Amino acid sequence: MTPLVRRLPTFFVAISACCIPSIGSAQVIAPSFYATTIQVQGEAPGTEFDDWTNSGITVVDMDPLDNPGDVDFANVQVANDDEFLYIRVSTFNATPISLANVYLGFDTDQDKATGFDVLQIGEIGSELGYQTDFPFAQYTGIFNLGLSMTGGPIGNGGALIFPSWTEAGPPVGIGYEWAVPLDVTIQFPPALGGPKLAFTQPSFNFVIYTDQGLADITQVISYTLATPPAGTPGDFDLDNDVDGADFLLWQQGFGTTYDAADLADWKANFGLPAAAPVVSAVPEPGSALLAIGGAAIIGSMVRRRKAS
Ligand SMILES: [Ca+2]
Ligand SMILES: [Ca+2]
Ligand SMILES: [Ca+2]
Ligand SMILES: [Ca+2]
Repeated sequence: MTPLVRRLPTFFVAISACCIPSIGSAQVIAPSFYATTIQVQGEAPGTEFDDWTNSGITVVDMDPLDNPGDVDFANVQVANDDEFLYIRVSTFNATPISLANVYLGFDTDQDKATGFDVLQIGEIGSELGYQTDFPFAQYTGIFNLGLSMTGGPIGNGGALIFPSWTEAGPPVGIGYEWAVPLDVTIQFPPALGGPKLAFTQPSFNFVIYTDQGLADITQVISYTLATPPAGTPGDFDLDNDVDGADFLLWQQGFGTTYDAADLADWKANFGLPAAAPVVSAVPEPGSALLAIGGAAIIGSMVRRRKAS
């Protein structure tokens, strides 16, 4: 499904300084986790967050029940692969609620003194912000620089999100998941040095917050991008075997995460670590194009195998 990235009014309403509750301990460090099983969008209704539940990814922030009646963040998980940073936040809300005013703020240089001072708490200087899936560049004293951006699957630096914007309106639910593209490029004008990647270093900080000021903001979460662990070629889900589950990942990610060479790896190692690989049963595609046709054949073989 094609996500709808809407141009939202991103002028940020000044936050009243009336109430300055603590955001708890200022910073948590999320363990680096190279995820191969997180999917954002396109899953069967009701199963969209099962990938997180089953992932083994640590909950890094357990935000308190502190914003009843509106978006109230609970648990945060974070992981990445080569293309995306994946973030999930659950809420305490038991019934779906508008998530239109949920924001990410990325302190990409881990320097509070640079970037936008999110919610004026002096804890995060954000260079890259998102409102739902909509990206914008930030700067000291400026919530939205208004610069165009490129990168990501939509080409404008936009993130994939679930729940998504639909024809009916803004995202509604009891939690969010993001796939934030790691190749977001901010189109700075030549006078400011020209286009520049938003994520320029493997470590950065971020917060998740709403437009309700300090009523609900996560701790500052520090994350370092994980690199893929060395494993058996073809073991795409990194569970130490090369089987039908790996093929399904290849099939889902063909053209983006995976290519024909990955299928060749899968074929070469299919059955590992079992003693009797059945590679001989797999047809030999002669080209990348044939590989696509072959994939369907192999897929049906895998399904038969799994069913038997
Ligand atoms: Ca998901
Ligand atoms: Ca909360
Ligand atoms: Ca900064
Ligand atoms: Ca595997």
